[in-house]
Amino acid sequence: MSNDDRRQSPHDFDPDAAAQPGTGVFGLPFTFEESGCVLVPAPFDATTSYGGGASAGPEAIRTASAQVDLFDLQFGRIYQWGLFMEEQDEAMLAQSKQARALAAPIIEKGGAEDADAPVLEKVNRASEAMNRAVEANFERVLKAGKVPGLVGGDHSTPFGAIRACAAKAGPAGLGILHVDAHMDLRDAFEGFVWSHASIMFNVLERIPSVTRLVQVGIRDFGEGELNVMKGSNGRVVTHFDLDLFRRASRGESWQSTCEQMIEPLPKDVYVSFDIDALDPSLCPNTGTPVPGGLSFNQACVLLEVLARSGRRVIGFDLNEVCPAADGANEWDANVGARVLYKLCGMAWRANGASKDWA
Ligand SMILES: [Mn+2]
Repeated sequence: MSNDDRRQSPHDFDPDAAAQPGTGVFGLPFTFEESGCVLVPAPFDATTSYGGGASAGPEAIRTASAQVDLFDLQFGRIYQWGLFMEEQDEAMLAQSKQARALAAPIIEKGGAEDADAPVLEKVNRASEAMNRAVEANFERVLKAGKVPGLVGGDHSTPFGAIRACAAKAGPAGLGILHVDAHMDLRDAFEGFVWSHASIMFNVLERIPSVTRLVQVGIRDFGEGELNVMKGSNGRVVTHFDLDLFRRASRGESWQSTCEQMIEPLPKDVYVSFDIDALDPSLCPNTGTPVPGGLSFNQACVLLEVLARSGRRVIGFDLNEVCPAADGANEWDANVGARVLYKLCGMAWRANGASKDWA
């Protein structure tokens, strides 16, 4: 019996109708218990170096998700899996704001000096508390037999999520499909151990059961980060945005490029999706936008190739979605909500739902 059949909704709702007031994420009526996928908000962005605002991402995405049509051309009736987004932890948001206020002067002057050690310590402690909270939330969702998805927040937020998923991976360890403009391989950026720019450095250093990191869309990085990749003995495989463009220019199909990129991943996979991987016209308010990038459709096909590859997706995150500071438009959150629905569809199909879909 596939997941498609197993999920009989206790609710009577029309998936083609407009989202009704009082419903949950994507206008769905499901509770935690009724859902196969649970979205965990992480409203935290203490160390964002350029633009801020990712801590407002989860609520903006929740609001924008009401606009997403529920039938999906790629993955079908994703909603049948049951999708539920938890309430955000307001204490985490308050801690983020406090830590951000402490971090801001250091970021403004381009990094910490010796005298800043006590401030760094406070910011690092706030990040560690966030990491623990995210890890505990992921463990709780995984223990309930559900697939967790983290909704950031900046790209520092998934460390605990990845750790919890790595603990569930099989003997070949956990592979990470990391979709991003940045390598995020800096050792303590600007003095902050848990910087958004250091997430994958910390994962490689501290989570040995992450056996492979496949990066896609990379186009802004330091030479030190390049050297971390080069010295990783193949543990890190980086696909630069420019190389992807060149491969397409030479006539290679995106489908076949995606299949080759997915190939080195082990059976168990975590997907970390930084919205700035996409063309910045799709995320104009994100913290560190970079020209170039994947189209929305390229990202969708990449996720579908992963879903069809026979791998198991243990968890995923979407991060760095920032609503416009003045709230003037909801475009970033609109795109974010659509990427989030695709991530849910990918995870559904990669977790036992029938592969014989359209
Ligand atoms: Mn990133």
